[in-house]
Amino acid sequence: MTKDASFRFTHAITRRPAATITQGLRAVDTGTPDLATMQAHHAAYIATLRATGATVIELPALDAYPDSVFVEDTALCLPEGAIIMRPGAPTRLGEAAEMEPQLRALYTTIARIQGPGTIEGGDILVTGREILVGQSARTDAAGIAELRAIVTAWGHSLREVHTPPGVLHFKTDCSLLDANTILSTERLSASGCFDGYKLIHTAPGEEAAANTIRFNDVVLMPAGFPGTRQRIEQAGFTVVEIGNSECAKLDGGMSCLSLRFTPS
Ligand code: CIR
Repeated sequence: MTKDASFRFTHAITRRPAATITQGLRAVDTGTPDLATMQAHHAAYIATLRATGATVIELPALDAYPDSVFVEDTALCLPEGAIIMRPGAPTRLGEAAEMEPQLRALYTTIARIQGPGTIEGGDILVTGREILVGQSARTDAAGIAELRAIVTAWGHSLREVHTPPGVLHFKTDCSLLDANTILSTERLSASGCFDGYKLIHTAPGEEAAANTIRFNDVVLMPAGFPGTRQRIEQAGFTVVEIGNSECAKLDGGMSCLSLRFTPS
């Protein structure tokens, strides 16, 4: 995989928020998400992806799956092929099957995590040199072992790391800014999992800013974290802020809202 393939993409897949988003999973109840506000944020997110020149597919809402706007958890898209995940949240298991035909239409090679292990895309960070996967309440050792067998055959190296206790996904606390630069909370990087990478920490009290995405020439980050924004910009990146108040109520952020890839 070329280094740029970790952040340059021709395509993204998104799914419109469902009216049932009010029943989405959350670790702590901080209020019910407002559908209209979420739709407005989602539209801004898609417009920003499109402005980079990419083709952005908008799938229709799936009311049967309250968390289905968070498409990232359903698949891992690599240059060699796409791998359908097996979400660890029982209410989300069916979302992966809904995504499979969409990816089959674009990719020649599709693999699938068969189970019984579970793994969600939010626990997987693809960098310019390796694939990092965090065990979490959603991603277990068996799911990681299945993924390892597939990606190793495709020439990738996979390293298992740990998601901090009480954090939903590994990528809730980190994101890739370029092939070799990672934005992370201090609580996550303290484990040493990013040793050897260039590291930018979220500003004090702004841990919720860690989940961003680098998509072509921009970094999309949740609005309202000026200290972290300044650190990212000082490192030379172009930042676009997207409202995330409603997704944040459901422990969701920038990465969760899309699958980003270049079909092969
Ligand atoms: C969930 O608990 O599954 C959703 N409410 C949030 C999923 C966020 N996805 C992600 O970080 N990749």
